[in-house]
Amino acid sequence: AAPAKGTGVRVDGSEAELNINKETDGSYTLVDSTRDMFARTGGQIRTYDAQRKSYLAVAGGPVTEDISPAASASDRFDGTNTSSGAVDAHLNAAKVYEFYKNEIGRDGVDGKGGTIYSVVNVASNGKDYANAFWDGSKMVYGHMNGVPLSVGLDVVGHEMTHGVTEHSAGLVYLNQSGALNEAISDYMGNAMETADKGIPMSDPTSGLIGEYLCNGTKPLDECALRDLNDGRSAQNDYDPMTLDFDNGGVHANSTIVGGAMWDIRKSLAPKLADQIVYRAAQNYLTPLSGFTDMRNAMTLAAKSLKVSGGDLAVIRKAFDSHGIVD
Ligand code: ASN
Ligand code: ZN
Repeated sequence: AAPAKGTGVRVDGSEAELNINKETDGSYTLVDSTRDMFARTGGQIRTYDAQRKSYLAVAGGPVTEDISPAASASDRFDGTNTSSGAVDAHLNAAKVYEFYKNEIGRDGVDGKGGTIYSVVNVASNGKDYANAFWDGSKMVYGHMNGVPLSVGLDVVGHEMTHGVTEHSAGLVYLNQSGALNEAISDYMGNAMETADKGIPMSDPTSGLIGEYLCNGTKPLDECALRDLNDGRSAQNDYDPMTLDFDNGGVHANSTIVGGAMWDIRKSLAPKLADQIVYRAAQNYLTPLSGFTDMRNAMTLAAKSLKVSGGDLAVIRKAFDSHGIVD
């Protein structure tokens, strides 16, 4: 196979240049080899179409041989490659890769430029599987009301960040460490989306997660899965929310700490806030860290970046106002 350029049509109808491979039989595949800067083995962005296989059959371990990279007879990817979510997944995985590389200084999910895998178009008993997840090796996407989850850069950034977290802090996906894992994914995914779309942090919709999945059929705030600006705090919302489902409420409680992190991004220079969050997760968290540990980790990360006293006060105030105290 040889690297080539093609055109992709997203679900919203917009078109973009695609990095693809030309295979020896003359067909094209959604394999982006341009990120392999240092010619290491691997180092590609590869997007597969599960063709409605069960998400359970696809989950866990490397991509299986019965699933192929999304393919096209010509270098234009439209039609089923659009409706499957493959084009959006391929373009958004590249955007997440670029954000981590340029804004954060990290080379891919594993930090070593390893290949990034996405599998789109999974189903559940033949019906839409309305979710997306990181399975330990790859991102997996279904459809929500007919719309592929991969259309949301915040969703793609969220899932890929689960991979980054697994390769660093290793936050256990249960209770507070799980909610913190979720918060870091929400924060990074939303940071990427606001940067990409030029949404100002002062915009009240800036904290919405998954708000574009309804494809305009619902107002953004009704479509969203979560809101980092929901104002929840530990005193008011955490104690009654120790749930016996959702791994102890990892999605229910994530905005308590994610909201504090998002407030910090609204007050500091966004790029500095992103680097503080990233550095906190890389250097100052352990697998069972909780919300207070994140407060301390962000303070330590900020000090290591030699931020001003005013910026440290912003961090203190944000965690205080979400009920996460020393
Ligand atoms: N979309 C969800 C997430 O990534 C799937 C899950 O529950 N793990 O958080
Ligand atoms: Zn998640």
